[in-house]
Amino acid sequence: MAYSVLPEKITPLFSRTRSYLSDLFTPVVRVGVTGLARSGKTVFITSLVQCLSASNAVPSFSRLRTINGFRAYLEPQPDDDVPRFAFEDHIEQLLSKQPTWPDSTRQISQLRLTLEWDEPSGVDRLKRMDVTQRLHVDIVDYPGEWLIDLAMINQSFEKWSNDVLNVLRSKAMSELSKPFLIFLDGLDEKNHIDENTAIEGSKIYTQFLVDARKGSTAGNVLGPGRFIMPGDLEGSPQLTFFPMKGSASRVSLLERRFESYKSNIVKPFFEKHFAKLDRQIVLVDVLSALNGGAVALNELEHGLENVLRAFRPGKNTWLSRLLSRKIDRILFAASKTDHIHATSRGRLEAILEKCVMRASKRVETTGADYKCLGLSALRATEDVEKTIDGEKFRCVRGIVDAGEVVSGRRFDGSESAVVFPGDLPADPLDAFDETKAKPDRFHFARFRPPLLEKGSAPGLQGQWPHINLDTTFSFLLGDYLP
Ligand SMILES: Nc1nc2c(ncn2[C@@H]2O[C@H](COP(=O)(O)OP(=O)(O)OP(=O)(O)O)[C@@H](O)[C@H]2O)c(=O)[nH]1
Ligand SMILES: [Mg+2]
Repeated sequence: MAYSVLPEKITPLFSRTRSYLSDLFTPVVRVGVTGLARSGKTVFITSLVQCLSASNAVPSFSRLRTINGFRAYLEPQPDDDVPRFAFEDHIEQLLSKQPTWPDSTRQISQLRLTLEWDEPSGVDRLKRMDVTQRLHVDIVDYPGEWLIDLAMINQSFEKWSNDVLNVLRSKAMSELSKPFLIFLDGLDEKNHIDENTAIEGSKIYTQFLVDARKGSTAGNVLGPGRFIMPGDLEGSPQLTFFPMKGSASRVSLLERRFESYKSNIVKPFFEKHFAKLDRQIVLVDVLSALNGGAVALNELEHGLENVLRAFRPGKNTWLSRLLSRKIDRILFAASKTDHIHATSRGRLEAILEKCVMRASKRVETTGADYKCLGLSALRATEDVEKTIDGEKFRCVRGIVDAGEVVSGRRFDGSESAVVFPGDLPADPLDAFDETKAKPDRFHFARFRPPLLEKGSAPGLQGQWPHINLDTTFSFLLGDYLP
């Protein structure tokens, strides 16, 4: 495609030669981007890379405007065996005349963005010579579902089965887990689990995991993560086991698969990818959880507990021994905050902050090197106030996505509408209170992405509309810059 991310000043040949010479000395920072499915990972990475690399006279973020000669461009990633983040495809979709959100991605992927700026050199300062400083930023996008599996590492098949079956038999899950529990009860006690039964059972169990995630955020805590988000393991026999109690010989096939899942899938992911991260952003769809009421929000909190456990393993655990360096900054971002009015955005941040704080207390993490904020990587709405019968409503206006129903009307994706999503509670604790926070109190509509012209300078303020993308960038990478 025609779109170029190389700064105009640098010819490709010059850029390549210089890369070979200086790459050995260029620092690398690896930023992990995670979150559950549809939490906004792809839109975030695409927006960030676009705002940094679009060739512009004025850098998009205020943090960059004081940096002499700042520029950013994509370079080949260092790991040939990891799929590349399809930046060009995603940006093409967003910059088209009929912009659409990027397609769902189900895999780990990576992108190398190189930042460059001019700095007076110590030796040649008197001669006013500038030297080029460089920083490689390797962005790694991976499904948050995979973090769930960390808990399995130290568990036996028996312990894992007991824990999972206890959740499945709980009142909250009884309806959803019925088909799987009926399947388990129907198994002949005299027979060992064979291949066909393992396949059938894992299908029913996977369906349960998928259903549980649709109805609530329970999928945050139940795994295996690859059953929900298989990546390149779709259909693999390694994903054919399920939780079951029984004599060692009866469940031996399931136990063998469980152990091979741990050693062939879970451990390599943590060793190869997770352990190498320096910084991390966790995108959290807090709005969807709020819409599920207090129960869903409490489940979200448990999910975040799992995430924190991965980032802050206790001393002497398998993971702590593996991590030679520690992720020193974690950003928890409530994504898609353009779905609500500015008055509620601060409240959303406060609710996320409560979730993370309570979860981190239980995990007993040390240090306060995390931050919570509301983020909209690509803002699709504007804030408006409407007064009806003397009452003021804080609303948002945008082009409602095709198929969305607002106030009983189905939209076809061509019309703009003013939507009142509801006001978030002023006291964040009210959102966790089952007597106050009932499900379906809010009306968050999906909006189409805004029309962004190709060839314009989208990095310029206002042209790539966002909320807090610059703050996110500064928190994650600001200390590497002058
Ligand atoms: N209004 C608005 N919607 C957003 C924003 N970011 C994401 N979305 C919506 O959320 C959906 C999911 O965003 P993605 O970036 O694809 O999420 P993801 O985490 O990469 O999803 P998977 O690839 O399926 O795991 C998009 O299709 C949009 O509908 C945003 O900043 N504003
Ligand atoms: Mg994605």
